[in-house]
Amino acid sequence: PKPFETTPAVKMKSYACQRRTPLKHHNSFLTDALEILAQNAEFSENEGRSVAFRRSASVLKALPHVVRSMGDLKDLPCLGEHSLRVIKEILEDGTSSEVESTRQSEQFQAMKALTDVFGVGVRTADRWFREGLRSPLDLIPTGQKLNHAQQAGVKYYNDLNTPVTKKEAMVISDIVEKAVKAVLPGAIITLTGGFRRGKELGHDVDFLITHPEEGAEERLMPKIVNWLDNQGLLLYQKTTRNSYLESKDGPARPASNMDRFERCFSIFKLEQLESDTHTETSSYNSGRAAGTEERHAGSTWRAVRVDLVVSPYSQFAFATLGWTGSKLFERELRRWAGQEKGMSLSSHALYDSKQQRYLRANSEEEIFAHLGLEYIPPSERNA
Ligand code: DCP
Ligand code: MG
Repeated sequence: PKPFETTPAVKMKSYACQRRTPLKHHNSFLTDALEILAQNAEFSENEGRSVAFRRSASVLKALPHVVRSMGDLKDLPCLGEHSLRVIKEILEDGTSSEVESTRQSEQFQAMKALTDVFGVGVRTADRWFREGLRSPLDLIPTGQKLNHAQQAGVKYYNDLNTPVTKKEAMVISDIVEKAVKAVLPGAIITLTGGFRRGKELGHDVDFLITHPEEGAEERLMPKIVNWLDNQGLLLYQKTTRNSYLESKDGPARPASNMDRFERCFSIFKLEQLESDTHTETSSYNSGRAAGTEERHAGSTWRAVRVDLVVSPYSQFAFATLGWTGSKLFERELRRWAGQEKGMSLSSHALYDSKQQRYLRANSEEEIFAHLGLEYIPPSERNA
């Protein structure tokens, strides 16, 4: 370090999986803006641009201090010309004109409202936008053909866009635990996704399920779903089978980041916690962009998105790592593996191209070690 430097220079590694990113950081005023531009790029299916903005934002999340001047950004990786321009504008004027005009644009707002419907992706939302639709409420009079997921998405729009609390996630954990133990004693259930990273709120609750006896987990999902359904706990579910064993192109296909585990996208009917029904019912009627099903004051349940994934025991460490996120952290892990190590990482396995073999792992720690990375705990993977 130079002798007269005032702010200690932060040595920042360039891959998000090489650094610690806590949940709470110091630069939301910049990262929120950059993430608006990232989301807007996703809406126009410009993935490269979107990832560039997300990487910039992520670097600022890992900084141990507030950014006050452009000088604070000296020597930081991943900050492209466009991101720097936006940051400079915010530091000088308090806001960025590009971010504000994006935020306010009819297209951005409509794409956001439409993709917020469960089951609706960017392609569908874009088509609807070009047909003149602006919100989920427009779907009904125009008589759009909706698949089952989208029908549920419209029906429970309000609930599904009301963040899930940690308390609710814990109640759902207990239910899932009970269901799984009832149909397969000895099974192991892990809470993954944002809640494992320490988030207080989430858009859904994610679970990974396995059993120490390899093979015992096969075709487990329909049994779990049956149990839940018989208890009247499911408003919607779609189960997809494990396609990993059946695939011709072999495991750990590098180009794909979708895994092939047996998986259930579901919507739970969650009984409201007694203490929450009074305080929270008012928000259901307080005029957020309404779903089609207006909730009545005093309603005793609400809809919550839950994702269940079943993994064979031998792949459990990879599945845990792959399902803990954040999405950018996952993407960076795979990029690190491929570009720096000549390896291919998926939620199923790690393949070493040089040795031409799969590397086994029984824990996340072992996977980081195989990748030559310092272990980063879940709470520091909020890239
Ligand atoms: N995941 C992924 N790529 C996908 C889907 C999921 O890497 N295409 C992984 C990373 C995510 C985790 O699965 O962190 C769970 O996905 P979610 O969409 O539920 O994301 P989070 O749980 O992180 O956030 P949220 O609070 O919005 O649910
Ligand atoms: Mg989640």
